[in-house]
Amino acid sequence: MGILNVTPDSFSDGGMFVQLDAAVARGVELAQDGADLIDVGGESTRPGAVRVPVDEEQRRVVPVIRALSQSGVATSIDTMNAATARAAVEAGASIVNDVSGGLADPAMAATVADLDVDFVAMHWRAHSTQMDRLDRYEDVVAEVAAELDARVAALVAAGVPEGRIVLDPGLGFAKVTDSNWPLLARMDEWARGRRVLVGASRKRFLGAAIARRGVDAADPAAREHATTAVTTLAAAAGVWAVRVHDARAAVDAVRVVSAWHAAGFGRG
Ligand code: PMM
Repeated sequence: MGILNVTPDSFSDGGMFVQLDAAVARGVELAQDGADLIDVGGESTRPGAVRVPVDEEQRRVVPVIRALSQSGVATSIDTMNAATARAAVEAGASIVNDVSGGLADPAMAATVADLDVDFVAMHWRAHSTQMDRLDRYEDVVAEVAAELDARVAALVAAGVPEGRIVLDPGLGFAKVTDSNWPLLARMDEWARGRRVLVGASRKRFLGAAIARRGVDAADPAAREHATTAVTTLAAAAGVWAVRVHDARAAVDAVRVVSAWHAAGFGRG
């Protein structure tokens, strides 16, 4: 899944793709680099970000999704708003990716059930102005598992078929640094056989892991190799998708994992 933020303020690519033609060109480029799906978002969720009015969000994303669909590029819509999810699917998006897992908008679950599309339910505790202070866990894996299970139950109760739901641990969302790693390392404990999406690309916790003399770990672009390392391990763990800024690096990593497995990994 390639990231396409049509926003002025996202942490890594903010401001680069606000113009329609630049956004569409970037989506096509990500697809040519091997992304199976382009995740189009019109509202930044970086720490501290303020909400975007829903009509402004739709003004940003709908024309991009429509143009990419017309070019044969598959898209998902990254939104917490049910109205935007509906407009995006009507414009051609095939998956709804909601960082709040349906919590932010009470109409989301029923809308997704009605649209009959896959739904990425991410672990989330609060909007971006609040989330860092909610990085409080006794046992992060058990608590994220329970909170994701509650989301699945609510979605299913609203009519979303369980098989339509993809789970995401919400790396960086109410997880500043150390809370992220157990969720990656112990994926089976919260995923329990469901499809998983991992969104680690260039995030702060990777900066913390690679920080050393000579590395500008505060620069999101400097976290690219660490991102590829996560993609490799996530692919080996069998995730359904990774959400990344650099699709080519991710596809290379997935191909290496495939070759490794095809050659008999685990059999010896
Ligand atoms: N992270 C961001 C935005 N959307 N969606 C999912 N499903 N998972 C994530 O981890 C995630 C997301 C963070 O912002 P970015 O678009 O600038 O990477």
